[in-house]
Amino acid sequence: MAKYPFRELENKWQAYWQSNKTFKTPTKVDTTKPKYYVLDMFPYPSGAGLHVGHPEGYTATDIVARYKRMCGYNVLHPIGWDAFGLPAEQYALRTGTHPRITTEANINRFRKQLQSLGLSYDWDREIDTTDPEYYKWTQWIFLQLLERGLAYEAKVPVWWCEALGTTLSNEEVVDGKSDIGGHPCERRMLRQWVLRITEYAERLLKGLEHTDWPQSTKEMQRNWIGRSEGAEIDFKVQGGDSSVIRVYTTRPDTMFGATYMVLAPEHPLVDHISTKAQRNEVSHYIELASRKSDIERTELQKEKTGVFTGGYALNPVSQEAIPIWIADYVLSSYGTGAIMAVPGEDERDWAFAAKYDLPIVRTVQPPSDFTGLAYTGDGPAINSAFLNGLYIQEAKERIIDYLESEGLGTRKVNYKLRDWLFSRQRYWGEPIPVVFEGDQVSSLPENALPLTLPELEEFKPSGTPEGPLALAQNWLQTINPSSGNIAKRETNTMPQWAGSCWYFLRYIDPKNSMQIVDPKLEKYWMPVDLYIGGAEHAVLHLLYARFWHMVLYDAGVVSTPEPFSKLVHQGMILGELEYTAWKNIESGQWVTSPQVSGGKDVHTGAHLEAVRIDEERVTKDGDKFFLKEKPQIQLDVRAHKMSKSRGNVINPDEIISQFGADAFRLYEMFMGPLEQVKPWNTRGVHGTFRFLTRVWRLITERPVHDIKPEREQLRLLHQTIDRVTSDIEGLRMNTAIAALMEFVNAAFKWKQIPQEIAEYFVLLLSPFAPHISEELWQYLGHQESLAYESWPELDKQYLTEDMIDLPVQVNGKLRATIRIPVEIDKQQVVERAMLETNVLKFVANKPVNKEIYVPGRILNIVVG
Ligand code: ANZ
Repeated sequence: MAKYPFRELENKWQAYWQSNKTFKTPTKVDTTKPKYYVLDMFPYPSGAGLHVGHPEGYTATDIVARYKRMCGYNVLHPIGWDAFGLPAEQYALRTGTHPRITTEANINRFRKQLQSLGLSYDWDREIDTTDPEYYKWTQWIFLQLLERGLAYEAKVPVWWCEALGTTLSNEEVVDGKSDIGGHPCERRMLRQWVLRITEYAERLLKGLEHTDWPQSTKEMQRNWIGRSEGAEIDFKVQGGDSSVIRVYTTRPDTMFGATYMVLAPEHPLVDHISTKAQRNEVSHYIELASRKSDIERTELQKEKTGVFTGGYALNPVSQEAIPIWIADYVLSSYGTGAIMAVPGEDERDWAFAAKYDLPIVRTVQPPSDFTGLAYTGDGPAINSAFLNGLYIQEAKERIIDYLESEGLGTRKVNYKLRDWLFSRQRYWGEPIPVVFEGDQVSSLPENALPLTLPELEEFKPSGTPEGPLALAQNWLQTINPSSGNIAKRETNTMPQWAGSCWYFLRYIDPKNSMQIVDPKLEKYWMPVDLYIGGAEHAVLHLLYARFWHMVLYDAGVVSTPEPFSKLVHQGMILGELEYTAWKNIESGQWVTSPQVSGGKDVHTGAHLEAVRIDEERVTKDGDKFFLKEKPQIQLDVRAHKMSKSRGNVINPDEIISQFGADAFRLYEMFMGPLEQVKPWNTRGVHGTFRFLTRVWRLITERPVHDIKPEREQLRLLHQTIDRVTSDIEGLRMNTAIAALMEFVNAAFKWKQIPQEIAEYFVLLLSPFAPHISEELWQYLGHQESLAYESWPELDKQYLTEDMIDLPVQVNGKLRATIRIPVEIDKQQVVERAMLETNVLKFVANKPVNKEIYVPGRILNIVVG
């Protein structure tokens, strides 16, 4: 039995789990038992199949799921497919294959791959966001949003590409040209659906306080929501009429230094304010600005541009007439779309003022050693009348009180968060369940759901901004079920985010055709106890899902305002380390750690060539790497993201077929802390494979007897139980595996293994390497799967060390007996003995000549 037959046993146990539905969580669970809902971010079933990043998070959650089952919890551990999205549609465009067919094939492949990892999902709860029985409820949620006034129509600029005949997303447009083909694009105003997420801004911010999430993710959400406190202030436009420009500022304390104003080019007053002389220049500038994205416009480093409108406004506190400009660094979508510019304290305003020769007045005194331009720090106010001498916070309070009492402005909280643009001009998405009679929109009644996608023969763009659904004439023309009149369907579909906003609810009750989820089951299972997935979703998915969940909470559909109690991001797995040495091209000599620029040594000017070095030729010293054959040559070491073009992509299927799923799982967990970014190293898989082979031999090659374990054996076992248990609880899978390895190393020295110890060890190993563990469990005489065996219980008495009573003599006479642990050194024994009153009494203050310690037997202190 020496060889570890991973292939046979992994196939055997995967088939066993599947046919016995070992991991099925019954719909009717015993709700008196505690529950644990452990969730993975479900994958987008791409054509490329699983990559090594997926199993990282999936193995971690699987370990937790298996562990919690053994601890007596009802565990919900489901998986599904986030399957709407652009790639399937683009593939359809190229090949004519219907997205449904592509998606189905990809799902089948992903399912097989996940099953080959031995993940303990309840496959009876699998969901697919493109299944009409699923998206019926996505559409139902849209109706709830509509009913609550949280979905509305608005004209929104989108990128339109005439040559491609389609709208494009921001990511698909680079410098005003389509990413594919480089055709010119323009912004067009299009009627679209928008979700009023801004109404939840404050609650989305507050709710973060009650979640156990990574600090960095909370911070990113906070920044995205971008709450700021300030004031709105009205500036009168000079001239005949009474128009005012309202600005939003976070620094009303600086307003004595507002020497000019800037409107966003799209601001409604621009036309009105611009003088005849400036009009041409202004409209030209507006045209230019319309081709840039907001991100381009607000980049801090970008050179500021703008145009004078010819108009002036009155600074309400300094009473100066100040010029009104337009500039694209002011966005129409933020605040009021207009600012008072304060170059003394704002860097962008300073750059702009310097460029266009506008006056700069400091209103905060910078420290004497300040050498910069705009001063954004704190200090006493200057040039600011009644504010002079006040520091920022106080000055702000004072000026806002003043503005409010004079009717010039009001306190105001603003959010960066924008309402969520919810329309896409695509085919492969959820149809939006509304119909139009002319401009009049009505929602479909619940019993008309799901509104399914029409079958399209062709996936060509429609050539109009309405999207491909405009081509499905039979589908498009319909009857409004509420009025019986002829109506038209919506041609926009929902964005890819929609299906993933609520999927965790459907897993709870996936076959319910009457309700989105049974409230009793929802109340039992929610919130999700542990959610693991990539940090790339730190903002959008996790914010949108929280938003929908809060809406459903307000609608009484769910029982908790927050969906995910604890969130963890697995770190990215990079490609293998790449080692590079540098060679002088002319001399052929190695050059050690040169500074290279443009293929040349910066210091000597010599032409250098980078040489990739195989791992076999590398030696390590501390944290530095050297060429084995020439150890004075230090190597550059770097790990890169896995990518096809770099050719460093590791295929999980190949690793599994060579080493087995258990070795692969163990390796992914042993690489390092779950949340850390780490390079792949196939040699590491050899290591975990060797470990499993040793486990196999430990139990199958030596006699396992039903004998009473020795105390030392029990101590090792319980130390291991202690470490593995607390490590799983803390998601420190790597150190848990280290503890299991240490156990095996120690146990290898035993001549025989007590049955009890072998069994406990196999149970401890099972969440990590479930296949081999099941096989060994059977080998140890059990008939059933170990999946629901009780997790080994820690007996603390074995952790405490053995104590003995030690006689202590002074000059050969017994003076005390002390209780000490066996494994204590001489120094500690003496210190301990010297605490005894009776010992001290006889030592008195005499010098100690000698301490004679016979370990475990006696201590004799000789004094002179
Ligand atoms: C005067 C001022 C003086 C400002 C100063 C800042 C510093 P946050 O914190 O991001 O909310 N602002 C307001 N609306 C804008 C818009 N539509 N486009 C571009 N910039 C806009 O930033 C608010 C600050 O950003 C506002 O406060 C305003 O400049 C600018 F020493 O007003 B401030």
